[in-house]
Amino acid sequence: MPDGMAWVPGGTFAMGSDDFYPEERPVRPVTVEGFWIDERPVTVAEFRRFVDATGHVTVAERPLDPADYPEADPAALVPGSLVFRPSRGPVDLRDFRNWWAYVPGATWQRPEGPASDTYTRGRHPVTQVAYEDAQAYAAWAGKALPTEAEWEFAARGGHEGAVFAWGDEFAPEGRMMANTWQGEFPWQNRLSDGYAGTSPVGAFPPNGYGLHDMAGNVWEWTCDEATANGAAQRPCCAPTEAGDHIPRRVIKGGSHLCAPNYCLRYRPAARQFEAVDTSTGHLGFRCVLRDG
Ligand SMILES: [Ca+2]
Repeated sequence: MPDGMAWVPGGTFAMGSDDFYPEERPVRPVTVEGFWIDERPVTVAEFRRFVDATGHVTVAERPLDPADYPEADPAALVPGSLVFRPSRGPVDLRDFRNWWAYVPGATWQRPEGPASDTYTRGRHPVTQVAYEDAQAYAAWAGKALPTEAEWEFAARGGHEGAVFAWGDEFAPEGRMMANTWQGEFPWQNRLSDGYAGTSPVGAFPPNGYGLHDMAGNVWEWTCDEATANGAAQRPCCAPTEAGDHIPRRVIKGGSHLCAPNYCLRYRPAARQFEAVDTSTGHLGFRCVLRDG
């Protein structure tokens, strides 16, 4: 039995949702084989072991090639990542620049920029990792990134057709089940769940398969390429300056920045499309292990 992983029995399930955002439609039957999946997102401490062992340099730490970003001012092409900055009051929710800033020197060890650190966040999910970084970690661990179908099947925890990973009620008997955003995004975070940013993995109850943080905390990379339909959308939670020539992958699970007034995406069916070279402070990953 792989350490820190749970077995998810395969089966056929109703994937997607007809009740929320267009990119989740239609509900359709999908079959997955059984597989092992990490019980928690990969943490900062785990990612540090990987970097220490391999010398991996993340995408956010590397120089940028102007040829990849023809629209950008070459002087602005310095290594960095996207960092969330709350606004002082209500803003135009159609423009993600009202709360995302590209911060030079923001990395997985310094997720909010050079003045920040992760000394007290070893058990928090690693963030500021691009798709390639997640893939490299998975390969080093002898694992793989989940497909979107595997991820969604696992997130449902056996609750066929339920809105959330634990059932249809957001906070059963008042109990907060995930690290999301309560209040009006992006300025008023009421913190009913106790966390303004990421939370230690496993701080909230597991789902029916024993998996923590399948909703909220951080979005998670999957290995599925975004469909043409998906790539054409203007992503709300997947901010990117990348042009349309940069491929995108599906991300799942929602994050601590998902609020009902803006992004009700802390649900198994929810999905967004992130450019593979983009890293942000609310996107991490977990791995799977398949037989054979
Ligand atoms: Ca929160």
